Amino acid sequence: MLEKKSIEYEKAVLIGVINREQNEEKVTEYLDELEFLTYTAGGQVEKRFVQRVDTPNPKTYIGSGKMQEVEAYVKENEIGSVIFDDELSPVQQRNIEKQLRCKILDRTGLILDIFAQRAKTSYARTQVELAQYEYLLPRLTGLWTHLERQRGGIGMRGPGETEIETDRRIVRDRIALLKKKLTKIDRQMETQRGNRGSLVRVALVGYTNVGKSTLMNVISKSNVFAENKLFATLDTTVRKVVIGNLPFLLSDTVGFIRKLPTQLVESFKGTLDEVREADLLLHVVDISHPNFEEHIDSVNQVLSEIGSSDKETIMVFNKIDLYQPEVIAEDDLTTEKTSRHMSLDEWEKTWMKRMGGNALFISALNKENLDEFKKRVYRAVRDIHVTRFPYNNFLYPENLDAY
Ligand SMILES: Nc1nc2c(ncn2[C@@H]2O[C@H](COP(=O)(O)OP(=O)(O)OP(=O)(O)O)[C@@H](O)[C@H]2O)c(=O)[nH]1
Ligand SMILES: [Mg+2]
Repeated sequence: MLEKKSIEYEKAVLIGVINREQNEEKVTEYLDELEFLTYTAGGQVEKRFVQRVDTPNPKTYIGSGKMQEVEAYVKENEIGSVIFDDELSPVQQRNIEKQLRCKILDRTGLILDIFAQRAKTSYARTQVELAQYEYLLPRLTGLWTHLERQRGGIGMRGPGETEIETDRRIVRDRIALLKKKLTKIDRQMETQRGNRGSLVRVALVGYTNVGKSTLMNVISKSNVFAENKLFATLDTTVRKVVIGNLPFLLSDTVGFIRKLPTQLVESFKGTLDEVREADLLLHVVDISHPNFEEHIDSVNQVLSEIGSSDKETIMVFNKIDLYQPEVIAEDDLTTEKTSRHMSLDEWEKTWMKRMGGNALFISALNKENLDEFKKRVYRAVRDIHVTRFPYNNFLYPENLDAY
């Protein structure tokens, strides 16, 4: 049912708020990301509205004065959608829709839309559809209240309620069906994974668009779709990789993002099994992104949600070719040195120390430091292999330093 709404090259407006948790600078960064998400979904951002709001207005999220400003702009410029950086309650979404008379999306809705657009395999489609229905279910209630008010309530309650109850039942049935379908696919995948034998399993994880698929492609000579948009990958690809004389399995999977909708984490459980069952994680980071440290936190957050936070991990800082620290002029005595001013060397020292040597700095695109990358991964895989299979019959310990 839930085909992606066509919002090709549609004009959009973004709305963000400044509050105790996020200052103006943070909001600008978050809206940059929201703009990238909008672009990925096929929208063109015409304007951003930002308001200082300590507690969101329960009716319209932002204040009524700001709403009027947005309304005027939307009318004048034929805006197709207004996108909020936070999750709106069903009531807020409905009220805003009523006033602005255009499509209202929140961050979750937008991400779900992109996932729907990008899901190619039946497995991914089923997972996305489940997440969409989970998102829709509480919003159906809102629809009913809206009808009730519009029609005046009296006399309409009976049929109206039946209608909404029917809708909800259909959605609930659909959710149950999708869950059943997923359980079945998951079981098949589990069997497939079981058949892979005793190879060590390594998983690439990281924020979206950091270069996981690009790295997978250069390491395994495979051809996973990579592009400069968000969520290029939704499925998991597993390749057998051999470094030196040591074969292992490398998987590339869906990227994470700040505030990844819980419905998606929930329904992508199967896809994320590859991560959950991995022996070693390669946490890829785009060091050229001004927010990369926060990205690391978001990824760790999702990893802990799926119970994978204490796995052995190598931090792989990618895109060093693009990294440029901010410079403080010599005669500038007021600007304080922050992490934005740190050189690659300084980052390397910091992370090597923090990770006990398990940090790498590479460029997957320019193939810089890939030898070091291979060596480091080789050593980690070898150590796991030797611990697990001390009497391995096809790899002899004395040959394990061959690489
Ligand atoms: N400059 C530069 N660009 C890179 C590097 N590695 C990847 N990219 C680019 O970054 C973009 C995203 O790369 P992907 O490999 O699709 O990233 P991903 O992490 O798989 O992204 P999702 O699947 O969307 O989560 C592409 O345009 C790549 O060409 C790098 O080392 N340097
Ligand atoms: Mg990818």
